Amino acid sequence: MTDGARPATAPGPTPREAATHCPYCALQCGMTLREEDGRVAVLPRQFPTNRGGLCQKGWTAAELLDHPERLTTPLLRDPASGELRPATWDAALARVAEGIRDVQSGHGRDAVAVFGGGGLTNEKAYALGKFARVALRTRNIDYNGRFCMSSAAAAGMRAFGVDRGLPFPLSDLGRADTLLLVGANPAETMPPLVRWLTEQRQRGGKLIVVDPRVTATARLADLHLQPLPGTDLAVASALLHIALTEGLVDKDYIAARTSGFEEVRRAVAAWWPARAEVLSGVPVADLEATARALGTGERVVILTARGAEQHAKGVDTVTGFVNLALALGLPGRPGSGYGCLTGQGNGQGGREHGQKADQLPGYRRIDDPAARAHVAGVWGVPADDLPGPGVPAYRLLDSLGTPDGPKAMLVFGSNPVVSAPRAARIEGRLRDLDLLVVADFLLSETAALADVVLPTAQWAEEDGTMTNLEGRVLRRRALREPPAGVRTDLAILADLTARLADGRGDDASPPRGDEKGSFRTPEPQAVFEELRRASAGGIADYAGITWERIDAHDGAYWPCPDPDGPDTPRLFAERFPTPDGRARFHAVEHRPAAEEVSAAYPLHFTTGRVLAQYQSGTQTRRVPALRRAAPEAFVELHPDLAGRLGVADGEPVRVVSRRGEMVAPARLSAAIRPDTVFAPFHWGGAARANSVTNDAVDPISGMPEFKICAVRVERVETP
Ligand SMILES: Nc1nc2c(c(=O)[nH]1)N[C@H]1C(S)=C(S)[C@@H](COP(=O)(O)OP(=O)(O)OC[C@H]3O[C@@H](n4cnc5c(=O)[nH]c(N)nc54)[C@H](O)[C@@H]3O)O[C@H]1N2
Ligand SMILES: Nc1nc2c(c(=O)[nH]1)N[C@H]1C(S)=C(S)[C@@H](COP(=O)(O)OP(=O)(O)OC[C@H]3O[C@@H](n4cnc5c(=O)[nH]c(N)nc54)[C@H](O)[C@@H]3O)O[C@H]1N2
Ligand code: SF4
Ligand SMILES: [Mo]
Repeated sequence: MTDGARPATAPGPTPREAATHCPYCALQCGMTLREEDGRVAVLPRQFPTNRGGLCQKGWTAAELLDHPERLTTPLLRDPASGELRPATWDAALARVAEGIRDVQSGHGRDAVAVFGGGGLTNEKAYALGKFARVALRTRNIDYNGRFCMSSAAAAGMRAFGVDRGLPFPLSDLGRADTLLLVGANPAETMPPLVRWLTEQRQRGGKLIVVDPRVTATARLADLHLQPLPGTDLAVASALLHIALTEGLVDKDYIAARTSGFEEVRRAVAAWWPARAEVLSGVPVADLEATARALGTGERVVILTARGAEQHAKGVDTVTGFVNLALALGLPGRPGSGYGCLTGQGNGQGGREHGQKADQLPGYRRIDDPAARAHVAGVWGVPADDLPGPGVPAYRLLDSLGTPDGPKAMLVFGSNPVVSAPRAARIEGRLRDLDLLVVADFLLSETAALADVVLPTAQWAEEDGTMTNLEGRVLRRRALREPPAGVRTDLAILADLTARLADGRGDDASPPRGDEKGSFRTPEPQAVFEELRRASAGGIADYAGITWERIDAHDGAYWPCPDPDGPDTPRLFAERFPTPDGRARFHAVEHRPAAEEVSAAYPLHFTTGRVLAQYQSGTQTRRVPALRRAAPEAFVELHPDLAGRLGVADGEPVRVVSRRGEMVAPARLSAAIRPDTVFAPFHWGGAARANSVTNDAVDPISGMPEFKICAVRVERVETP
């Protein structure tokens, strides 16, 4: 292929169609793309999760394919002017390879870091992990899922021995007698999922929502518990306390299928409901009604999402709800269970195949000798050559450019300048790097800081697989070729690997065994075949999943070890994948937020999402219809609080924490507690919510405390 020269679209007649899935969230709604006369339309498609439904983001997703701001040429920072300038692929990749070599020869292999994303396909996530461990031989790789799924993942692993967001198909929600949603707002974050909630209520089921705000989801609920942010663990402990005193727990299940209950029983004994009411503000009567609905239903589901998880005690909070689910005998009972709502498009698969600091493909541990031997065998390298575990995302980002930290970083699929906690500090760290490389299809705030920007393909331009929130592996199908000048992430990684090997003059990379491997053949299906072998025998076993099988059956659920054997829509029916087959209780204790309110910072600040914007906003802020629907950030505050501050609706306010401040218009709403303010995190610049957030992290998962810190709110004097 000549440098960057590619036809804008594949030859062949239009109209043409591709049956694929939305590029955004973990619901991975089915959609059909149809191209005619150069225009791509999104049509709804029947798929078991969305049943033909799409949200506004899905409907408009194709508008970015031919967007005027689309990157179609590599950019290199010009040392003289300091500006990013168009460059050839050869010049850009040579600069990256040379920069990596300089940094590694001066500071060692770990001085180059890699940062990935939960939006990458399984093939890319796998290739990125392999690139870090084999081509760069650095231990420093982690990804944005650390900010997303890590607390639920860690809690699931320690309780069940496996981390699959939903251990049952989404359709189980529609049949639940009682459904408890903790810190989840799917009416805005996964709108087509609301169909299952509607069906559930039409069948007479009870929906209970736990959220400090009266969200669109809370409005659907039969019962809304409105706790102070950061007090969910107290709520969970009180619910279990009530279940115990009212004889609602399943003693036979506890005896037969679990271990460690006694300590949990002792721990929740002190959590009488009145104590939880004082802390959380949730009335005792509501706690009792919730415990009874959970304890008496036949089909009962408890789900957590980021509201409960993005805390410095996120793992323990999730564990509190897992303990409750286990005590009620839910996991493995037909139609019942605990699950978490995974967020990013491939938030599930992206956490299984090796872009996590401590992980090898198949959800293997990088410090497990047997796992290292297996994966090294697939990669054709000596197991001793594989680096050890790295550090979690925030610690990694916070070490960049420091004397002991990495001096170079490659980013694939994340925009931490907007989305990392305490973002001004992280922005500074990124600026301190000798070399920042960002692969993206738009100039994100992070790409704008880079030394080298590599324009990459979009979802409709390449094949691959994604694993949705149910653990169901799906096919992303290409509609057309990438535009001229654009390469795929897989091709970029393969090219860089070859350049690094040439420069080293050895044959360690690509490894000897890789003649047909992902470095030499950056074709998604070939990479998937390698991933199948690398994951074989692991917790997330994809060995039996083929693209043909996915095509024939609306996807396949892992674990699926055998091409001729079944996949696994439901986990835990007979045993848990722990050494003794039992699920494990863990006694956990409520603790205060990392930062408590004070006279100078008297309000609680929490953050989240709005329907029409996605994540750091790189994509959705560029779609006109979405920009009209949600044009700017805002600060949601209660009218009583606004009255005390003398702030009118729409007036700009400043939210100030010990770390920084944001400015955005006030949005007055009785839907929020008067002691709490909320802002969405989708915007950068002065309205960046993450200038304010706390970078305290969970000691087990490394999850930052995005959902609570102490602030004051001030009027901004306008001339
Ligand atoms: N429109 C849209 N949809 C998305 C995304 C997006 O950016 N935009 N992102 C996707 C991704 S990656 C993710 S992770 C998911 C996230 O999906 P959700 O978890 O549903 O989204 P959030 O808005 O972050 O948080 C949910 C709720 O938690 C509440 N909350 C805040 N603090 C607390 C607390 O201490 N306790 C409790 N119980 N609740 C609290 C907030 O008020 C909010 O309504 O959404 C996915 N879908
Ligand atoms: N205050 C606060 N902060 C938060 C959260 C919160 O609730 N509150 N939520 C956290 C959560 S749950 C998440 S998941 C993170 C997400 O935050 P980010 O990690 O910043 O996620 P995105 O905005 O999706 O960034 C993805 C970037 O990669 C690009 N991209 C998309 N697909 C690809 C691809 O296939 N290849 C390449 N090379 N690039 C691609 C996009 O254009 C975009 O610039 O934010 C976290 N930050
Ligand atoms: S709910 Fe998620 S997957 Fe479905 S259309 Fe919206 S953003 Fe896309
Ligand atoms: Mo997320």
